[in-house]
Amino acid sequence: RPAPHLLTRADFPRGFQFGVATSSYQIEGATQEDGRGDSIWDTFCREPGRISDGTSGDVACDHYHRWPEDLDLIRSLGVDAYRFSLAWPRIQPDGRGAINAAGLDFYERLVDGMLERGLKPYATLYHWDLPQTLQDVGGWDNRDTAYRFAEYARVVAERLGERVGSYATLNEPWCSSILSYQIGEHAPGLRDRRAALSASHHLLLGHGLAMKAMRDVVPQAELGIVLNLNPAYPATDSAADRAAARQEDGRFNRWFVEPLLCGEYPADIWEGYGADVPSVQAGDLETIRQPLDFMGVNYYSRSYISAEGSRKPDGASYTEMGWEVYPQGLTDLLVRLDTDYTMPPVFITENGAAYPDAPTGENVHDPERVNYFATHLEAVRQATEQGVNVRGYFAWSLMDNFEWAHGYSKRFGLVYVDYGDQQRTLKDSAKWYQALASSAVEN
Ligand code: PNW
Repeated sequence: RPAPHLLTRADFPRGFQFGVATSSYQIEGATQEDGRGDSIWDTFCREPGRISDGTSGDVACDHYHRWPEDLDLIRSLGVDAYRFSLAWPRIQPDGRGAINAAGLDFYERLVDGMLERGLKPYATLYHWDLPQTLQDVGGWDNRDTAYRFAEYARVVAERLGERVGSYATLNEPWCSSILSYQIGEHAPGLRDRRAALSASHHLLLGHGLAMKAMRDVVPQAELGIVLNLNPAYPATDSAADRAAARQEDGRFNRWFVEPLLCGEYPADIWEGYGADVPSVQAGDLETIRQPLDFMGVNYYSRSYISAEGSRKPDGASYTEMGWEVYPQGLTDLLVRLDTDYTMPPVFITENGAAYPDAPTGENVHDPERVNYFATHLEAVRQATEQGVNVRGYFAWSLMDNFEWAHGYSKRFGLVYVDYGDQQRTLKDSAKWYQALASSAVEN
């Protein structure tokens, strides 16, 4: 095998899609424009101490105004596809009822702009910007939010239709439940395990209801969900470490994968949660287990677990997020999903790394990020070689953006953003990805 940085399209299955990804709150800015309502992230950013650099998504990459140039930029990378998300509070400022036409108009222009440039739109309906009015009545802890989400999904599908060939309902329900309601690091910033598990169930229910609502509206579109999955490795072979890793895997991965694919919560984890388990009504699990046209997998790192908790393996390298660089984990994860479950086709919907970048003249040299992308794409290639049906790969992210609780202090972009003048500069990693995406399909 050639070195990973020499990969070409010929190393991947025919029709494999290369793309870049973003999300609405992280790039759009214009939070007060054209009738958009507040989202929980607007509120969260106003609370002192929530965002490490005290910033918000109010301006971000100003993509709401600069979208035509940004689509040109994506086109110039030679990629096939663009994964973006829609801000629910632009479309339904109150999260229910009245539709804000200007919000739908924006996404329609954006989708048409992609099609004009030969880019395939991959839409995500919910990348964490819940309308604040729904949080005021409990957010995802309130079962009604699942029904409101399905209504919003239908509204979007009716307007954008099959111009969008791929719709994902939710991005990373682990983050919007556990990280947001239990760990308290993301909006709404609660520390309540019962509420977090209730939120996780209502997110999954909302996913299932949305799938049902959209099926008839866009029968030809591919419908699925995006999960963040982290394979858990025991630090030693001891029974105690292996049990701890199994537990971590259950809470992080199986809690979401198994209701979706098997129609049940994992029994070992359910029992461990005791009185905090969500209230599941008759029919919920059938609704959650809708046939998926694809599963999106976001992969950044693995966890390394001992009975005493999370550990740092010796000799490992880390990104600026403190996440271990472990490409083998992506191959292992994909093979394991394929072995343990009846899987729909998979897309890697996010993969990427934050490093402290700085421009040198006209350039941004980011050899560590080039290495990260190359080794992880090689890991995907190995999974496809082992028979896993991976259909595409989206680099996170198109450009530096608002990295949630870290504000603008962490840069994940292929493209460097100067937040002073909003200038975009291709990093070396963007040029590397461009060369891969522009390579010949045949050897
Ligand atoms: C994902 N964790 O977030 C999101 O989908 C992106 O919006 C985000 O920018 C990207 O990964 C990089 O962080 C995550 O704590 C945030 O395990 C936190 C975790 C995982 C994913």
